[in-house]
Amino acid sequence: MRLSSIGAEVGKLSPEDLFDSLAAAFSAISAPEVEEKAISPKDEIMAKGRPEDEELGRMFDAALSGNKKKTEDLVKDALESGADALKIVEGGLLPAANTVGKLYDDGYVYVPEVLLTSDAMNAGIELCKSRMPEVEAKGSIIMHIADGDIHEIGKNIAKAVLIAKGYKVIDLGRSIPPSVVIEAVKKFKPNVVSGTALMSTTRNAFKKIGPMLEKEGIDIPFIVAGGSVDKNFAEMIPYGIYGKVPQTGIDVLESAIQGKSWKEIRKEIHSR
Ligand code: B12
Repeated sequence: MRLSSIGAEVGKLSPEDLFDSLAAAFSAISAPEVEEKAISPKDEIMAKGRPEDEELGRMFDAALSGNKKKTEDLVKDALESGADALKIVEGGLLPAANTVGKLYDDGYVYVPEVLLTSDAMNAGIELCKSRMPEVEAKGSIIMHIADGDIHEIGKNIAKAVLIAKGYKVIDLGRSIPPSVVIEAVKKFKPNVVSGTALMSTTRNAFKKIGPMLEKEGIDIPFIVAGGSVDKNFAEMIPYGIYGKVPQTGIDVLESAIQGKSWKEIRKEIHSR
């Protein structure tokens, strides 16, 4: 019963019925039709990716919104107050790149936003690199982007993390033919070689590199990475190990330097 209609009925109702009618009418009023403000799926992705640490969180926000100047200022301030360069890369900048990738996948942002974030992030990484102490390299890796592919954002993140961890990185660049990779491996004799491919077409170059390494008798782990590959794909390739995240690169390098065979390393990494 609506509250306005109760007045006319008052005389006709028993005290109990009157009480029930008033209670029902008031509860209808006190249950307002104001929905709780729901968090949008886009905000949820951003909140999930945001680091808990407030300083890193501000870097994440600046990089994610593509604000290069603000990202640089925040990174500079943090470095000047003694923050660890690797912590900034891994904890503040890398989450921004991963989050913009997820936003893109779900259709909340487009390629220009991804590029702006990547640009802001790279500017921050450059500042961090200059603060990373020159130490004797623990080992080396040759990195490249698959033939025909120019997607390099993820490779650059992995490179920054590996350099920060004290490894020498020989970066061959983008769209590198398999023969150039093999020549470089013969020349520089790294502990590990890696390839990154973001397209289902370009990853096929790795199917050539594996057998070419085998033919040359070069027995080193070959990390295959990027959105178009996975564990199963890596297992089709001689020496292939799936490099899901930059940390995998560190783990593979450490194990290779300890003298573990590529097969042992693959087993360890792929069973995680
Ligand atoms: C940015 C982007 C671009 C930029 C690239 C800019 C640049 N300088 O890199 C531009 C605009 C140039 C571009 C162009 C194209 N793109 Co594009 N692009 C993307 C996008 C949006 C993001 C890719 C990215 O940077 N991801 C974020 C990084 C951080 O992830 P990542 O590379 O995987 O790296 C991580 C891991 O893999 C790992 N990792 C990487 N390397 C290494 C190495 C080691 C050693 C280790 C341990 C780990 C590791 O660590 C990283 C950090 O976590 C994707 C969509 C998507 N969501 O992936 C499409 C996407 C990859 N593009 C796509 C396509 C089709 C194209 C174009 C063909 C479009 C066109 N018609 O022209 C061209 C291709 C040009 C070419 N020949 O390569 C498709 C590929 C589809 C497919 N499966 O084949 C995608 C998936 C979009 C889609 N859904 O259709 N693109």
